[in-house]
Amino acid sequence: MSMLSFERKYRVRGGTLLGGDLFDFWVGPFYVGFFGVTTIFFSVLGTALILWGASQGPTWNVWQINIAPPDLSYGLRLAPLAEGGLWQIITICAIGAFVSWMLREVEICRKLGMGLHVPFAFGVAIFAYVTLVVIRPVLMGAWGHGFPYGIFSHLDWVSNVGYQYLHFHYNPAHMIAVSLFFTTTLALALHGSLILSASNPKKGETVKAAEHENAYYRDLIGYSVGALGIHRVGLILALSAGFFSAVCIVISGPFWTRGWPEWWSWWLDLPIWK
Ligand code: UQ1
Repeated sequence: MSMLSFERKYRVRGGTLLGGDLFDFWVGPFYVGFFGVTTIFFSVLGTALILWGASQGPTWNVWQINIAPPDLSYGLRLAPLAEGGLWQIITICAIGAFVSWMLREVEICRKLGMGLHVPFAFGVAIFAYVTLVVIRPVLMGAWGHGFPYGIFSHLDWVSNVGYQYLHFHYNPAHMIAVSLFFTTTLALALHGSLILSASNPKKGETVKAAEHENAYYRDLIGYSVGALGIHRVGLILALSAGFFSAVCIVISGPFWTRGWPEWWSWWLDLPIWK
């Protein structure tokens, strides 16, 4: 079926979660829906507030613009706009925009009768962000534990929070997350190179497919995970990387307050050394 006739077939009403037929239409290639409208609302408002915040600050240097969360003394209360209240509203806009975008993905999946894998995967990314700016600050008792919105300022935040725990690389969940990030790049490199080697041959040579791909890895390591399998492996690796990133920061402070190297004393204290 050509793309144009396929679009005619699936571009029909239905599958919406909210709003019924009201926003059930396309603008050019883009599906709108109720959550398309809320995505635009939150992202335009959030971006405007960031620009307004920048205009109140000392610099227009894009690297140095900074919108900081409230001082720790405000605890979990609302702060005045110029003292972190802006950060709080921008955070609401960001979460509103991300969740709207995810629900718009769900509506598109439902229209097409597809699985919800893409919105689920995006949901893990949202979870990682919400862990940093909501879950951990709430567990620690102050919005001031959220990270500041700025290019250099958020890097400084990561460095400072890391040093508060002496050596963040000794955080066991951080170790798992980093290993998963590296393994994700390994899987994508193996997969991308394998697909191109088979299906994008030199001029005059034939395109190869599944048999060659499977045979290649069986010759090399005695095992092929398969064409569907490699995508399952890739997805689980990538989502686990995001998940363990969230775990590694949410345990730092709420569940472990000393340096991470010290956490390993359980190993040195094992009775087998005595
Ligand atoms: C693989 O076995 C496979 O199946 C044919 C792919 O699909 C096209 C792949 O992309 C890769 C990378 C592999 C090899 C991976 C493992 C984990 C053995």
